[in-house]
Amino acid sequence: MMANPLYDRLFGRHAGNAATFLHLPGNQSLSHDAFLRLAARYAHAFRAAGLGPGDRLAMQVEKSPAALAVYAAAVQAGIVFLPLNTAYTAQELRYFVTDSGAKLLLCDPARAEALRPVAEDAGAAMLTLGADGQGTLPEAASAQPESFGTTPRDADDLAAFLYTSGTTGRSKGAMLTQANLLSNAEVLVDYWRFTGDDVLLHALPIFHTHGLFVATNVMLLAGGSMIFLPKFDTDQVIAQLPRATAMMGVPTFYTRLLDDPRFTRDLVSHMRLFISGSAPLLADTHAAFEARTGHRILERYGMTETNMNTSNPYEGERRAGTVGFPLPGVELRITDPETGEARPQGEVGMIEVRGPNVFKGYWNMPEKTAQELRETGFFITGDLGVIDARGYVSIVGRAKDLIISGGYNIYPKEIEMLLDAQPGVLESAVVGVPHPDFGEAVLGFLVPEKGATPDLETIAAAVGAALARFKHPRKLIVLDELPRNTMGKVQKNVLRAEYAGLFTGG
Ligand code: MCA
Ligand code: AMP
Repeated sequence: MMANPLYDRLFGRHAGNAATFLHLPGNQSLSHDAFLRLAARYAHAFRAAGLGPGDRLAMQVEKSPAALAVYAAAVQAGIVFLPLNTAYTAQELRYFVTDSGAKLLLCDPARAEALRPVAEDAGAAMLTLGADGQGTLPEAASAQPESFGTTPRDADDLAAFLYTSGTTGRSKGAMLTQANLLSNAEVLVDYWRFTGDDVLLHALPIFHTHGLFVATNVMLLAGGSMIFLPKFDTDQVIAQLPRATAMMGVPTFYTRLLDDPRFTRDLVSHMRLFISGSAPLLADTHAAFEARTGHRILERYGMTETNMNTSNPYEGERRAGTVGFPLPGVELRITDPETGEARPQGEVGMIEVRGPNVFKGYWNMPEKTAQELRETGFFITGDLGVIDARGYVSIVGRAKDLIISGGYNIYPKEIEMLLDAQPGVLESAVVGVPHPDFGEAVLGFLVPEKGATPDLETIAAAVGAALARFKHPRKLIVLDELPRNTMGKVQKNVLRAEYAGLFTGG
């Protein structure tokens, strides 16, 4: 019987291990053991700050080894980890901290002043942690012991909350259990053949499933190491690739590398594996990558609520434009979006998944949970897909109104609600159009109230104050009216088609 399965399997097993866990810029490195000792001190500091098992810890800090140690500390102390995008504004944070009932907000020292009212109003304590490892958390932890008695947890206990926006414009806290995370990591290590010899180039943010659970949990379980970069920077990635055996990224990583003449076959001839996910990888990118490097990118498909669902095979054919097969233990079916009836192989429909990877539900939202998570355990993904005769799954569309830009999900509804509320605006529509770097880019359409002339600069400023930069419409366009079908529904496909070439020159 293990006391805390997630901690024991991912972290505890490395206690006393002097091997390198993180390779850091400037030829620095951090061993597994040093990492765990830091995490133990943080765990003590969190207890001292009043956090008990099951309490939520919200964190908005720059990526760093210390930030990753906060995750380890939370798992060890049974605290529910709630990482937040560093791009979120104070207004966005207010919702997450309040909705989750977080007991602690850990933020960058530079944002402490702006975020103090958020923490105070929510009744949360506040600590700081900078990218340089400085702040009130390190201060509070400095005198703490380097070992912490791991808090017992059940596999079904919550390990993390990740917020995912919704089609109603309100974000939902996806509750992920220890078993959700551990089962998926186990399957992925095996499916992708990760071992202790692997060195993963890690340039993803650590506040989402991809960089935190897929990349980090897999490497912890496999016992390998990571080249831990603060963010994706083409120069740094090209400089570090010779030391890596594998890389995970969103499609933008791969298109940016292909745009650089230094990214050659020689540079990556030693690499074992390139994995892509979080957004569709164009078949053209897949082909261009193979032509340049000889490697076939392995594409997989997942969600915040489910971790990874499908993957192209390691040894079999990696088919461009598909997301491969359901992972071992994951059931995937295609259903009629209206009736929920299963559809035969070859027909397009709603992708539904069931397995140990599927989350427990949305925090404090039983109705939303019931709408998306069937009593049978199948989760309705909102993605439309089809399974071909060989069993490969392809995602062919989305039943949910969602834009994916550079791997970040953006829900038009959230932006439309804000635009609609601006002076002189009667109504609005937000759509995604093709973008050469981000895959999709956000466009906002405004219809003025009768006789009004909305001031676009003022509106852009209001959007800027409220929403993270990556959600901002790249352009606001004024229209006399929105295209509608005979039922009166806004035809976003018409807007998308009309402006499809805006960023691609098509
Ligand atoms: C930055 N900007 C963006 C984005 N990122 N705008 C739209 N979409 C974005 N994704 C803004 C910046 O604020 C900046 O604004 C301008 O665009 C250009 O910034 P740039 O320096 O080019 O950006 P960057 O810092 O290089 O970031 C681009 C990036 C990054 C490397 C693609 O967004 C990234 O790391 N994305 C990965 C996201 C991810 O991990 N997704 C996984 C979600 P200004 O105009 O002010 O200069 S997990 C998931 O989806 C599921 C579960 C799954 O299957 O994995
Ligand atoms: P998230 O909010 O980060 O959980 O985003 C999950 C969504 O990203 C999925 O529902 C898909 O729409 C999309 N997604 C993830 N991986 C892929 C992929 N390989 N191809 C296409 N879409 C993907």
